[in-house]
Amino acid sequence: MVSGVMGARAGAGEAGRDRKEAMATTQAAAGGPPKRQPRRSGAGTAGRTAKSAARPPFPAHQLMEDLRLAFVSRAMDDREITLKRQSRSFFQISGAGHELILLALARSLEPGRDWFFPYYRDRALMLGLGVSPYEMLLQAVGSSSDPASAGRQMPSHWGFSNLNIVTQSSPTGSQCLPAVGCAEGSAYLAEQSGERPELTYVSLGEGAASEGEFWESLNAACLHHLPVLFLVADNGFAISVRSEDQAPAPISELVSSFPGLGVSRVDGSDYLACRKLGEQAVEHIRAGGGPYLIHADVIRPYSHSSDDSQTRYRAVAELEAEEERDPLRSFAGWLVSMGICDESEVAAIKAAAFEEVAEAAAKALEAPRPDPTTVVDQVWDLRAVTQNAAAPATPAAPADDVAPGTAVNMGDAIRQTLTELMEADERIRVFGEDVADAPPSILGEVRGKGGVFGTTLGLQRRFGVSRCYNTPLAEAGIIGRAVGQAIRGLRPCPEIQFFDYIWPAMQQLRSEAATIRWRSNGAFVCPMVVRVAIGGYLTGGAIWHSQCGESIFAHIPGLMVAFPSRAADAAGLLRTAFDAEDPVLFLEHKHLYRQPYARDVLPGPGHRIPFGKAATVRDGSDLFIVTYGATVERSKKAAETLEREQGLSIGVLDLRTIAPWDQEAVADVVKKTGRLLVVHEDTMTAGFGAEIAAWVSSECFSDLDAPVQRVAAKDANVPYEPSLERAMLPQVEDVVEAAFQLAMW
Ligand SMILES: Cc1ncc(C[n+]2csc(CCOP(=O)(O)OP(=O)(O)O)c2C)c(N)n1
Ligand SMILES: [Mg+2]
Repeated sequence: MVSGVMGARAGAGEAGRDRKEAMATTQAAAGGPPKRQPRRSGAGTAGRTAKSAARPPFPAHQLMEDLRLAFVSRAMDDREITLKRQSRSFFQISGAGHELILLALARSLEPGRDWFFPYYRDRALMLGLGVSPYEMLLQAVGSSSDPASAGRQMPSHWGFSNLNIVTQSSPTGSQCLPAVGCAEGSAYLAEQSGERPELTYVSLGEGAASEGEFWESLNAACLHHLPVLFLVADNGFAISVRSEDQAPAPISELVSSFPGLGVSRVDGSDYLACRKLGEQAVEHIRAGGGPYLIHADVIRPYSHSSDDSQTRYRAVAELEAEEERDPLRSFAGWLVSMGICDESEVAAIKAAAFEEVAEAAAKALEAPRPDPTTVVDQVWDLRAVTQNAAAPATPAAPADDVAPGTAVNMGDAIRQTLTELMEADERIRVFGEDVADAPPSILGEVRGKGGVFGTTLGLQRRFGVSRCYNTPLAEAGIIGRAVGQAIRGLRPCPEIQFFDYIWPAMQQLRSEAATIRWRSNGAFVCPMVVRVAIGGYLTGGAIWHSQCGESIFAHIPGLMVAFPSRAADAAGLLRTAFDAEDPVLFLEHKHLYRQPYARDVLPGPGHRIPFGKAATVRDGSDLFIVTYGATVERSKKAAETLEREQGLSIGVLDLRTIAPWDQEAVADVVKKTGRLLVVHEDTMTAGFGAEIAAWVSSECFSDLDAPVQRVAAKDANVPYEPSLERAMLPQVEDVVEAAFQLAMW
């Protein structure tokens, strides 16, 4: 299955060419409007007698069309550079030097059926798949008609939903995990339909191949034998960093021992070699052979981007030598040598390409610009999570192991609700570390693991390993693979075992999941429910098993954050989370999983709790406490104490979700009592209480009789020793003291 490393970096190309001179010739030769040639059509080769005895291995009209597209691609880079210099666009990054490998691969791929996670240098692939120069230039000028992002993303951040070209972000390498997740989704859907799965293409540079996310993605692709084509386009540079400073060996050597990975190295400037390898690799993947990595050696004749000048770190001789290897020149030379076309036709095609691009640019410059008031459109769509009012709490159909009418703890409520939701919707898949029960062969003998807190116990037993499965111990991989599955149309439910270990997944949550809708202006969405065990009060949990930190996630536009404090709310919020069309961080407090005070009879399946709707846990007329999660019960106890001991009437409002949060309910209680205390378990500085306090002081100032006060954890970490833990986290007596002082203000 693992093929040998073949090919090598090419030597110098054919006849020399001065690019500037060639462009001048091109412009001079361009007369009259060019004929826009249909994609993959012939280019004036009919009836030609080959000068060479050897027959071209691919149809001549395809070869000529790819030469034309290569010139169009280069012409687009040149035009965009001009636009940038004229301040009519604002950034440029080229695809120059990478054209042939991409056009060759496009010949084997199926736009609209296969899935694409391209890199910013994949301009020629876009052309080969059917994207027009005009569509790409709309992004360069920042037009609202830009189909990839409506003027929101930099040029070369592709995204064309009609062709399954998935919206692209900028963090190098982060595309690899969603790509593998997409392939995973395709494999799952194919398993259900009995059809062959689509192929997923993902590309990156040799620099990006240093990112951990790339290696996590390879691991998952090989582990699950997924239909993924990796292209590493190795131009020898990551901005100014040379590949010898990037890795101890070329990428094809580094990955050569991955079991189940096809690997080939090819000269990316040799169209024929690329085309043959592309066919072979794609066939291998389509035949069920598993993932394949193509390492293509290419050149980077232009600087990294419009913000870079490579003459600062590359010697003149090196640049000149690279220019000699320009793939456009060598491909055109080969076509002439084969008698497929002659020099004048090459010149005419090039001239027409430049003319076509010039016209497309002129048209793009005329295209409408975005309306500034739309800048916050498509951050998220709250309709699905806010419009469903809470249905009456009819008792749930009892789970197999719970008697009807029995109150269940919060962990069981989550487990039962997941079961109910998975039963109803085959798109839901639960995965993460330890979430499965046990290998199917021994399920008859053992109880099963079902998560370190037992919240997924029995899901694998009931729904099988394709619906509930363990992943490698790799949090970025867990979330990134969920992103890809969400894009592929599933409803992934990844689990992060401990909030303390969510940080490796931060990029996938923040840069991928949360931005997909906004950056594509709604063309792509990322509905997924990320379940996370969070929080302290564990006595012994210490710094790495007690963290909160929810405010960091509430700070991310596009990400919803739910934080239930009891069983019925957990069930109702979880149901709503799966209705969402955007990512939800579902925070499950570990300490609450089994607390008797958080038990409820599970409300029936129709019962959903809207996001952004607080619950009044306790009414009051002197002061209100706003809180969520594990401090709800502590606040309630504090209020009871003050009523008993001081005769104070203190209300408690449980926010239940902090993104969105119920500003209306908070404003109402401020109006009612004039005094507000915010309590949370997270640390004080820049905690979510700071947001509430700032908002209330700005929006409810005239209703306040005292400054908003906060009780929170100290600005440190949760320690192991119990008396230290108590000192660190907010306790009932801290809330009593703060509430009393505030009431007396
Ligand atoms: C995670 C991350 N770090 C840094 C950057 C800034 N950056 C953009 S492109 C780039 C170099 C990428 O090199 P390579 O992957 O080889 O692609 P090439 O540009 O050579 O095609 C860097 C460092 C980024 N976009 N993302
Ligand atoms: Mg590179």
